[in-house]
Amino acid sequence: MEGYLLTIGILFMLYEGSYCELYRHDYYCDQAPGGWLKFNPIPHTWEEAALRCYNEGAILASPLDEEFSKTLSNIMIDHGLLTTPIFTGISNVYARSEYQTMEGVPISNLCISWSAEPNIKPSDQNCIAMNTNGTVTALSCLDRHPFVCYRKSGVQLNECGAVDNGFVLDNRTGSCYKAFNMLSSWPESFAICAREGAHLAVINSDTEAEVIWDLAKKVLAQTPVPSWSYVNIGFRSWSEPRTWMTIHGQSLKDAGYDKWSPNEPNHEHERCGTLFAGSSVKDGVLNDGECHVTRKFICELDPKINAAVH
Ligand SMILES: [Ca+2]
Ligand SMILES: [Ca+2]
Repeated sequence: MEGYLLTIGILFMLYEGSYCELYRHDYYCDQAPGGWLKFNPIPHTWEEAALRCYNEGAILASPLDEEFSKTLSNIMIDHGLLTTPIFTGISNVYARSEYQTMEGVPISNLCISWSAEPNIKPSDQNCIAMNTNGTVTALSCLDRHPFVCYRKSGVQLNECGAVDNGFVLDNRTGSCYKAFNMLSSWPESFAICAREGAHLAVINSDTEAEVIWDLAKKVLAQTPVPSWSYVNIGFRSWSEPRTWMTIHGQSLKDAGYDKWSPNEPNHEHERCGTLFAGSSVKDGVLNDGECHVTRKFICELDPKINAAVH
């Protein structure tokens, strides 16, 4: 009998382990849907929510079956969400006549109950939200609602604890970095790094300045335009006169790197932090830049923080 129970126990652990592998520290593993979930309380439009889940290596969760629906309801109750619906992954955003989950399951294959008569307007873009009691309702995709991101089993994390292999560990600093070739304003760069479970790169030493400078040079060389000869990094200024602070609340000196370019910071309206990396005379040192100007940027991720087991 004991041997039987032991076998069952081992099989259970193996089963559990098959989907509860390492994943982002802000997700938790749930047996019912067999994967990883994260509740996002801040209301987003459907598109923003879908994009956020995508950036986190997940998809917008849908009530795929009764168990999953109960799991989503319980998440809402646990977070005090009793009257506000959450967006699900069900929508017709790709073609007006086709409602399906993010996984591609047609709405007709789902066991869902409508909170009232389905109020779908055939010509409109509709996104399906779920109420706490498990019923669903059609809403404008431009409304803003909380949502749940879902990552199915089979997660393979790289050495950075990231799903995205764009993040690469640098042994000189022990941090992971990803240089983005796209152009974004400083606030958008900050947001993209955050969605990836990372942060805009913070320079904590001369060595790290060299590491980030190298990455910046490479990514800037992919589209060599002179006005893009700097990248957004994780510091900015507040108040008058300007007080420079990293995104982790430290002065540049305390953080470990405060080498400005000789004539920088130079303009009051330039409040966001950048690193020169494309011009021969100013390379590898700091500059203040306008926050709305779009630049390439570098995210940093601490592998010890990201890959936590729950
Ligand atoms: Ca750093
Ligand atoms: Ca400047």
